[in-house]
Amino acid sequence: MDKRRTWFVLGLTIFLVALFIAGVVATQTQNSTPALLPAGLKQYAAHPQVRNFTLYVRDNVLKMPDGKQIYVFGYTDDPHGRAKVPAPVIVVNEGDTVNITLINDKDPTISKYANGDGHTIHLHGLDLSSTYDGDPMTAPPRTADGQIITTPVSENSNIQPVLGPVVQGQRFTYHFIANYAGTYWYHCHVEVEEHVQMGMYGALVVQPAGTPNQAYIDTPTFNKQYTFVLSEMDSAAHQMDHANIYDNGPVMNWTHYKPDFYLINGKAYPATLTDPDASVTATRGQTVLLRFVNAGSKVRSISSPGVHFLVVGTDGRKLDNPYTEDTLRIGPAERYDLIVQLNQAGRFIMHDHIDAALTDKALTVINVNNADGSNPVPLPTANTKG
Ligand SMILES: [Cu+2]
Repeated sequence: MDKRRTWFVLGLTIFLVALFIAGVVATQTQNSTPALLPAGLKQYAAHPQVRNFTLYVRDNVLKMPDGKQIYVFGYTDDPHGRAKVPAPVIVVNEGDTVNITLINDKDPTISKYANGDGHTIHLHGLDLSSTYDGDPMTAPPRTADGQIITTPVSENSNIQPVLGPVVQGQRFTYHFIANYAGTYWYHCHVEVEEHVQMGMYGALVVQPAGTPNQAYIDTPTFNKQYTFVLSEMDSAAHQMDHANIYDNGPVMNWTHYKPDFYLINGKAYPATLTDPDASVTATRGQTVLLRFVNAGSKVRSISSPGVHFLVVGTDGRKLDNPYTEDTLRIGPAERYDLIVQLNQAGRFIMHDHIDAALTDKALTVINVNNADGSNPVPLPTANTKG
């Protein structure tokens, strides 16, 4: 090798080594500096956590404003308490790892006449694998000898899902990562029309990471939020279902379902008017987020004269183009996230326009008070017609 060639090879080597070092330094610098966000996008702090919830199945008797008592069964987070209808709102943050354990230790569908149906939790809108979707046709998984698998199973495990609900004496943990902010709901998927009608439903809210006063990143901030679970009840059907389980009465045909009570968070009119969880109370100038969940079987058409809704999201997703409406049409299982800007003091009755009797009776009220707490309109009196 001549001298010139030696120098050339040496020079090239030094150049390549320098290039490599420069590359490493550049990569490290890039890693230690936060990436620039495109203009208009906010950076937010995400601190994902592991969130554990436990639900039990119990029964209860709901007392309606007219004195009627309705037998229900549903979920509760209190092992010593009775069923909550709707079930507790499960609130998590975007990015959280969520475990919801269903413990079936006192199945209310068991009696001397009935062996019990068992129960599940279907997490509607969370797009889980069939292992966790709560449909007894596919979940939860069991071993070959029929034992329920109580811990999360990896996608590539050899466990073959076997049909069946979580029966008396069993427990099962539903597991997911809350990937999208939004409003969801959960319900039992065993004898689904009966069990949901009897009270096995609740809301699940995923708040955007780091911005709990917004429904979604980049939607308006709010001062207060309400989660309104809408449902209906057919009191005669509930009585028949109770008699079927406990007195060996005939089976209720739920296709003949005819509701006589329309509920917000388990309350019927006129109790909704004064219930702080079933009516809205805000101060003039405030912005309120209303998360509506239709856990019932009827399409609803809801308006509140004097109020327009800005629809910012539906079914667990932010809308690309929020729109304004004064009447919310919400089908069974749907969810809508509405921003309302309350700029005039007063009391705004909320109606359902589908059922004539209901339109007369109203659903609930939006109270908008002055800054000093006064309201120019007296509290609405219950209309007992209809
Ligand atoms: Cu059930």
